[in-house]
Amino acid sequence: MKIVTTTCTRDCPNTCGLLAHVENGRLVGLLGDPEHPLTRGICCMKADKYVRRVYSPERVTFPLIRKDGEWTRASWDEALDLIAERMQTIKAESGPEAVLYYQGYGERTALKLLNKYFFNLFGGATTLRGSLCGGAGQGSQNLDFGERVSHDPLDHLNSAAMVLWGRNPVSTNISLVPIIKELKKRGAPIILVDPVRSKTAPLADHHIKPRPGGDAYLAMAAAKLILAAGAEDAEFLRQHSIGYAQYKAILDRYTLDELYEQADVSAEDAAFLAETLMQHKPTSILLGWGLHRHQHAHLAIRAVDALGAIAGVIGVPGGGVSQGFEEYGPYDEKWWGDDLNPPRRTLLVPTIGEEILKADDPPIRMIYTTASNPVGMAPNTNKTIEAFEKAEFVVYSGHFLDDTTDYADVFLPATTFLEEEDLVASYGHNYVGPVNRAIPPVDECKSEFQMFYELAERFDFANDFRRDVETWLEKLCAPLWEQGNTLQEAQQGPVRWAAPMAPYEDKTFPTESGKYQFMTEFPAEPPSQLTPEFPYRLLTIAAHKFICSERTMAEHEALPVVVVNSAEAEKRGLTDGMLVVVKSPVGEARARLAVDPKMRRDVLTAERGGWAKAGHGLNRLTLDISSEVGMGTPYYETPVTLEACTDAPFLGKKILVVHNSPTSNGGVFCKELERHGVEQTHLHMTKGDVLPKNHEDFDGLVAFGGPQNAYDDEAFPYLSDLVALMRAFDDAGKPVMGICLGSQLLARAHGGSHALLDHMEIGFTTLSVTPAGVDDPVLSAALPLPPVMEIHQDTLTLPADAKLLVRGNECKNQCFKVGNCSYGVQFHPEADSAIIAMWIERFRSGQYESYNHHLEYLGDAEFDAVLQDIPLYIGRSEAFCRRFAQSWLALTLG
Ligand SMILES: Nc1nc2c(c(=O)[nH]1)N[C@H]1C(S)=C(S)[C@@H](COP(=O)(O)OP(=O)(O)OC[C@H]3O[C@@H](n4cnc5c(=O)[nH]c(N)nc54)[C@H](O)[C@@H]3O)O[C@H]1N2
Ligand SMILES: Nc1nc2c(c(=O)[nH]1)N[C@H]1C(S)=C(S)[C@@H](COP(=O)(O)OP(=O)(O)OC[C@H]3O[C@@H](n4cnc5c(=O)[nH]c(N)nc54)[C@H](O)[C@@H]3O)O[C@H]1N2
Ligand code: SF4
Ligand SMILES: [Mo]
Repeated sequence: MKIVTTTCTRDCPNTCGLLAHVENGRLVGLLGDPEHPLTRGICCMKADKYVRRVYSPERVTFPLIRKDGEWTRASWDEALDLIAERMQTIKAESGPEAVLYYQGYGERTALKLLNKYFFNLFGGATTLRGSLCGGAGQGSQNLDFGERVSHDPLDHLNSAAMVLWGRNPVSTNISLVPIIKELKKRGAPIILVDPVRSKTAPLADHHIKPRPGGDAYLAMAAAKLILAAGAEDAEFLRQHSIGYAQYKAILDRYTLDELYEQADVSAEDAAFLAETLMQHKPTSILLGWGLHRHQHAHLAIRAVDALGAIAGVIGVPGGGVSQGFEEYGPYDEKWWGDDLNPPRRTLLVPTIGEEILKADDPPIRMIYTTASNPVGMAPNTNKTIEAFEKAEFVVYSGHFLDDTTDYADVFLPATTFLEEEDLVASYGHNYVGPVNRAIPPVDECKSEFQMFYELAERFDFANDFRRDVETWLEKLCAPLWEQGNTLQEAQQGPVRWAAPMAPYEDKTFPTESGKYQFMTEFPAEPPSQLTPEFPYRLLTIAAHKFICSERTMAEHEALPVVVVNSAEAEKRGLTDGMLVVVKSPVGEARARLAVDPKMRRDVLTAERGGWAKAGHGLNRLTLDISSEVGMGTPYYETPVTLEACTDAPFLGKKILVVHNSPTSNGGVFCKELERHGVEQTHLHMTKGDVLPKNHEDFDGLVAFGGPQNAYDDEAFPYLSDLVALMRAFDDAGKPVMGICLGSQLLARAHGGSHALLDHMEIGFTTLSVTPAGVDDPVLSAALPLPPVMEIHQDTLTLPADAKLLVRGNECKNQCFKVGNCSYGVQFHPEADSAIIAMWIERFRSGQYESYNHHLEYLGDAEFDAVLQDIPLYIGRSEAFCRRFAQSWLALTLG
């Protein structure tokens, strides 16, 4: 076992120190590094899952180029030649700004500066300005303090109380949790300010639930209470701040009751907050990113800063209003390369779709995205898609075929941090951690540095890039060496960026005045109220189990879950578990409803990050607007309404789903049924479930596969009943779908018979649709038919009245229609990556007894070849399955 010290580079403020455990060149575990001064051996459940992500069957590990609309495998040379050729042509015809470089948030290591350096050497592409993440907070705190500098998380151990304001550390910032627990042990009160009962709520002594965006009024109320008690920090206000008189005048415009009403909190809540600040000195206030995602977030953030100033926590160890850290701070910004060209065009990322569409001097002809999923994660997906479709050439560098890749022409497979050498700073603390290679790059993946290095070889500026990683790190992290650290030291373990533990202790601020600057203007009317048409704010908040959109197709539930207050649900005639439609001014999405009596009535919550092509994609609803300060993205401003799903023709249809193997899983097919609101009854026949006597309670029947033979009544006595039931459903005009073994059973039900291939058919297979298939209404509605997954040795002879719809080369009878409305498919439309990986794993390790003799001629090479095909074909196969499930369901309408 080799243990490598490294650092998690994911888009997460913890930036945990990790120990990668490697056995025989393979990553087997990721554990927290107890030596890390802050994260001290903790890491989240997502770290363990990341091991599987590195080896995920959906991960793309070879370059892909889109040809005739479909991904095909390519060599690195082909991919990089194509990109270089397009870039050069576009630059010659339209100038370098016709290329947009879109840098995402997936990984923010030192070497990532060189990505933009590359585009600056190219002549200066169009880049982004503003932020999908912390822009509003940064912009607002810059106004108050001169720059956003936070207290070192370890300084919070000096706090006598803590306020978590719009932040959910139990899910998003676990390295804070031991600090919170330590404070609690010492009796320090913890206050959570969050409209939602997040996973952090159980840690809090007091949970205040303001109206989303109402925080400014809560902070103002608490400030007024402190002033009324004469407990303000008069010296700070007098000596170290400007604008206090104007701020005081803003406070004076409101009575306390008006402020409570605007914040929608009780007098007790505000009093608790004020009392805590007055009696538990110092109190640390921690702002979350949740607070940023509003159009007028600056009012809330600046009012909280002002509360801190009035309460006397600014510049005090254990106090402060902390938000985040400058993750690029310890790097030498010169290597962005921005001074190589005159200032180049930037596009505002919160409205990126519109910005790309309206860019005309020159138009955006090419988009190059790295470590991002703009179609999934930027707001207003439909606009983003329009923009990506307009660009004639899109390059995507990343790990998985997420929503953005559907609009890309080249996919460049990037390594993960476990396959790279680098250094990484954090936006959640002051430590710069080593990124040390634990395993060699998986298959043909390359680090982004390596990709740009090799791409640069195709340009006349290659020499400017031609330095090795160590030399670059020496240059990129010069500020660290200037403060006395060495590269060798940094590669061994985390080094601290010498930011103060408690900023502004000397009470001088990098503002124009040198003082803390109060907000001096405040709108007369409370901004952004809800309307009867769209009465809820949709808060698409960080998922506990996933980071942003880092997931696989197979990991998605059929639908996103939206949570609503029980009384609101009742008012709308909606019940728990129901299929609903959430509508916003820009789009709509189906979801599954969950009701919660403790929710605020003006809020809906859901998890962000799910993919649209897996039935999620809630950024189809979010508004593409920019925050008033800081060019942030007000995702949580999105007003929505909620309705029962009425345009779902199959809603409430009852489908019987019969599983014939203990590991059978309805996969993509059943998820699609679920998206249509179909009620499914799953029977697991090998686990003792019993078939119903007849078809009466159901509208259709699906029978899945299994390794047994369709006539093995001796070992599986239920098979003859299942065959009879399949026949009965069809006789009653109720559709039947038989998959693999299910199709053989269907043939048996209609007088066909069984046959055996002389070998196993396994892997994604290209099949041809027969003329009867083209004419068949169910199959034709699902076409085109992509290569689809096969795993079988059994086959069938067609019943006399069956029509062959799809034919294979090796195994002829691949899909047929028989009887009134029964369909059999030999291949596996339902298979997702996890199902296929499970089959391969079980097969190759001898767990399918009846298949073991095939292991004489099937070995690692054949199994690995199937696994390698998964990323290439699974998306198309799933899309076909969804169409097929829908057109089959239509038969239930008669
Ligand atoms: N597990 C997990 N961890 C993550 C991420 C992830 O996706 N999953 N993402 C990472 C990233 S990119 C970021 S930026 C951070 C985000 O970290 P957080 O800021 O903790 O995460 P959010 O879920 O955006 O918001 C936190 C809380 O703000 C609340 N909130 C929303 N609107 C308001 C409001 O108007 N007022 C108040 N007081 N509260 C409000 C939400 O209900 C939510 O519970 O987390 C990082 N860590
Ligand atoms: N509705 C809604 N939308 C939101 C938010 C919200 O609260 N609600 N929050 C926003 C926030 S806070 C953020 S930060 C953004 C995130 O927006 P994005 O950065 O666009 O999205 P991510 O899902 O984080 O995608 C990062 C991708 O980078 C990949 N990656 C990781 N390391 C590397 C690498 O070294 N090289 C390459 N090429 N790829 C790599 C990951 O696998 C992942 O696919 O989303 C925003 N979107
Ligand atoms: S995702 Fe965040 S909490 Fe989890 S290991 Fe990485 S840095 Fe730590
Ligand atoms: Mo973020």
